Amino acid sequence: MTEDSTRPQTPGSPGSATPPVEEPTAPTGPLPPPADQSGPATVSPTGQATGTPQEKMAQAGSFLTTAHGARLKDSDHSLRAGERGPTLLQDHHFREKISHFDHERIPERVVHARGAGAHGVFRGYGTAARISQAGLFAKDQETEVFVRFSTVLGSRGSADLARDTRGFATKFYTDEGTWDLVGNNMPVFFIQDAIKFPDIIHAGKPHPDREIPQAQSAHDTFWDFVSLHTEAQHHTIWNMSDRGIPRSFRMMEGFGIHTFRLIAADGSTVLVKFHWKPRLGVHSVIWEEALATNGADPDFHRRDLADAIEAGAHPEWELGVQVFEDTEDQMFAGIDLLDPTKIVPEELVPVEPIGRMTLNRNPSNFFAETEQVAFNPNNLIPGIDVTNDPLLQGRLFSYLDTQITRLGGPNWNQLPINRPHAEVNDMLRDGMHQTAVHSGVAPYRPNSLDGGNPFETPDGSRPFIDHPAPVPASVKERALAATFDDHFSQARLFYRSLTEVEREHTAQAYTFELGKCFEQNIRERQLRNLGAIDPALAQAVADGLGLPVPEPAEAPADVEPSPALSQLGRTWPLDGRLVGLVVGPDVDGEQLAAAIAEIAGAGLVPLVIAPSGGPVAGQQSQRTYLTAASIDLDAILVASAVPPAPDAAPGLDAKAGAPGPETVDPRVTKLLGEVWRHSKAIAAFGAGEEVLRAGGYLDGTGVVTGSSGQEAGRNLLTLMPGHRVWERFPTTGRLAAS
Ligand code: HDE
Repeated sequence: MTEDSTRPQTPGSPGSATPPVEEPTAPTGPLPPPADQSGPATVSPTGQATGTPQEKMAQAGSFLTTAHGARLKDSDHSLRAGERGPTLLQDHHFREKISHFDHERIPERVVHARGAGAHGVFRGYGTAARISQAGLFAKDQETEVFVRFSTVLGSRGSADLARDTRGFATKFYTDEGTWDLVGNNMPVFFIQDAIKFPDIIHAGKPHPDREIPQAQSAHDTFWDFVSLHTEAQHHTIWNMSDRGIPRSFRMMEGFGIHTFRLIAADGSTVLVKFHWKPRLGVHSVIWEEALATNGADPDFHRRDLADAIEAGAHPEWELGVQVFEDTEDQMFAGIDLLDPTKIVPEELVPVEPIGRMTLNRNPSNFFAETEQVAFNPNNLIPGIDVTNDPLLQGRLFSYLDTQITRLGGPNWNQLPINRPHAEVNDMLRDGMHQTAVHSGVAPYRPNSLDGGNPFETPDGSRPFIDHPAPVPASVKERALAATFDDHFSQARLFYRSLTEVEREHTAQAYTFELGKCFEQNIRERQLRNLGAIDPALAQAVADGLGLPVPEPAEAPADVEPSPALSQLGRTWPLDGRLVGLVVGPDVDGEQLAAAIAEIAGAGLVPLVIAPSGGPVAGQQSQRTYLTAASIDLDAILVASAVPPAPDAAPGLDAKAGAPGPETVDPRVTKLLGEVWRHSKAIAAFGAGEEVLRAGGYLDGTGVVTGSSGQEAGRNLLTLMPGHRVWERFPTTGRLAAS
């Protein structure tokens, strides 16, 4: 954050200094970058530290120049044959400016096009040393990382709160080479074999005729595919649960999904599944919030990540592994470890923490960093190897291949964000956009002209190891093992692990999505599948759709739930959570300041919601009655009476607010109604209590008061560690835990 004391201390600042009202007329040199931002490390395409200061990487001077560095006197007028004449072809500056602009866009990612990224650091605990020789796991070893979170289906400009799987891709710039852990926020995938990837993605993307709907799975082609291709049922129920609409990237788990093989210094191996555990817990929005957010703030997740880092609430995850013996059959308790549609419940094999990642810097340029970053599951380092998971095997081809189109040639590894921080001597040469200046005459092996360099790395000098895993005697065929055949039992395991409220949300999601399908037969087909997951779930969705429940695809399996899969029942830190303080013109400035201090002191972000913008009782208002919305807040504190402001117009639209007690501004009435419905904590003190009483909320569940601003703030904080006031959600009993 800026040190300029006149600037608002809430995150979101577009630069490091307050701009003057008048246009500056004299060069002062480039402004320093905002304190929370940084670019990629300044290393050469061959991984050598260049020592160039970050700020000298681009646009370092005061005067506008051409792309080849000639200073320019006028960039506002094209060179023309007189004031009223045609533009001249000779205008080198015009042609350069427009032509470069014409080519500013690159193809968006074919999947995961919409994303946001951040820089950070990973610190090893040393606990993985016995199972992997990878240096980054060593105790207190620090490794720079870049993480990109994403949705799968939407285009680059789509809204963040789509119901979808989230990508969670991490690039570890280790000194033994770059390791990419390219995972998702759900531990299973739609398909078992990579060859089906175009099928699921074509089904999930907008219909090819009208190109609708954008960034949604609520349409016929998606449900057509997943209802027929029943191995997708497990992943689909994760999507339909609250996991499909995360509250924040900071509050998502991450999973490597596939089973990987780790290799220890003594050559011994284990199989592992990687898990990222967020320090703030796993939390979601509810569907009504998602719908409203996608309209009001489509950049919600992107903004949340950047704001949190700017405010110093650095997101953190613990990396953990579930460890399995590297047996010949690669099975555990009847679960095929190579089947990416299966989990191993944490209750059976606990997740062992091996390091911690902290995201502490925002990118300084979205395109150069977040857009150009290229992840690749082939990027492995000594001590980490792949398995024969048929989904992973296909990914090893795809990621390398896709970058050639997206980033325009084979040298995408040399883009600053993709450069390794380890020495590169690869003998790959030339190609489009080559930025390394290779010397020597013998980029081949064996050679004598370059002294035989570079040499193959002998054992003992930490070469990458392709573990010589035995390949079972087999025949060439297009087939998967019979252990991949069970498509429903783990979908049921997931469903049975949810609490009643979570089950209700899941049933509502299925009902909404299938309700959006045109074809009745597709709905019925999916209901058959739901019957194989859980009869009560199938009944609830069928009721919502107004259809009878068909015969299930198969009888529901007998499975034990895994309580770790539920988001409820635990408490979590509140860093960076947003609390709205609603104030009226007569608010007591001292009490308000005390409430703010209590909230800010606990690491949350207080947002003053006032009748209009500008200062109020010594505080700067960050929201107004007109602009505040429940989706923007995790809790609310009413700090005074809130009589209708002069611009209040009782009515039924969102701007006017909701009709209610005449003593309360109708927009605040609407706001409180939403906060209540979204089951967020509510507090009040002083005349604020009357506002709650007038709305009928004062004695409600998850509503607290205090005799002072400080006490009301403190009491509010006690309601928040569970994320929501879950007891407030109405349930019908039809989906109660059985
Ligand atoms: Fe991806 N995936 N994927 N994927 N994936 C891509 O690579 C692909 C899969 C994941 O922020 C693409 O660079 C195939 C599983 C993330 O830049 C592409 C298959 C998982 C990202 C590709 C899968 C993922 C991608 C598109 C089936 C979780 C975004 C652009 C075998 C473990 C990375 C790109 C970023 C991106 C192919 C399945 C995660 C086309 C063929 C399973 C997080 O190469």
